[in-house]
Amino acid sequence: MSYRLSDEQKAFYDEHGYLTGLPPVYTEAEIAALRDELPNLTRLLEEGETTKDIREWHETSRYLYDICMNPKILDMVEGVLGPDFYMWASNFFIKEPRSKATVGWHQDSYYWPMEPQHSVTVWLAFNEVNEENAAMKVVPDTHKAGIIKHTRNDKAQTNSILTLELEGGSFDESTAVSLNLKPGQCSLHNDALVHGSGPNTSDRPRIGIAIRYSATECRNDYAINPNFKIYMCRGTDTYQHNKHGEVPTQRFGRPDFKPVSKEEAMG
Ligand SMILES: O=C(O)CCC(=O)C(=O)O
Repeated sequence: MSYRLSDEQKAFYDEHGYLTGLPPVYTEAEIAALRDELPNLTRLLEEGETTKDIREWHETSRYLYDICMNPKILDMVEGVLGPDFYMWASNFFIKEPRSKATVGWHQDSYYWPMEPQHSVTVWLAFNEVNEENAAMKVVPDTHKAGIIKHTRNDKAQTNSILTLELEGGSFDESTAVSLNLKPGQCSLHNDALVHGSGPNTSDRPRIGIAIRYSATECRNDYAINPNFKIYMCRGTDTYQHNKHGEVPTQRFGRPDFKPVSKEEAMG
């Protein structure tokens, strides 16, 4: 089975800012085996931390590094970023059964101290996700309008796990599409696409990992995010804008730093 995107899929992504309906990257048995290994990561969380603090652990966990560098995923990403790109971030988005937690509407690139905008997120489902257990929703075509202003949200009201979100009225929420995925399947979304998710109204957990890839022209601002490291996936890094990370040797481990977004840097 080919994981390279067709011309139609590339055109759809350019036009609408996302792609779904892609062939599964892992079989159900493979993703179940990976899911069974998750407690080896969660047991490394410290007091007060949650699974959303599992960020950039691919730098110290071969288990995650291998998922992020899966050649099937890289074939898909190459279709939207071109021949020269790197991987630089990974984080889990887990919602326990009946969790009220939401992810407010946002654009990823608003959070990232990176220029220019030429990045894509792969959202890989570790179990089945649909409307009931709060699959991610995207608002098609919104990546074309550029970056929209975000404001600080009232966590008590929104239950959002993010601190910023888009003001209502700045896009048409009624056109949102739910990216339902089978276990082992992934979706792709553009770094300027408006997306978010609601509460988990089901008795099933909702488990996924977001993995971020950028074209080599994208430069991190080290004054904001000093620990940013890249892993070349395909092609050549002719720009040499960013520091390269080392491939982890242990299967599970946590980094001794916390990644910093623009928002976190502002305090
Ligand atoms: O999982 C979600 O609900 C949101 C994920 C997200 O914001 C992202 O992948 O950029």
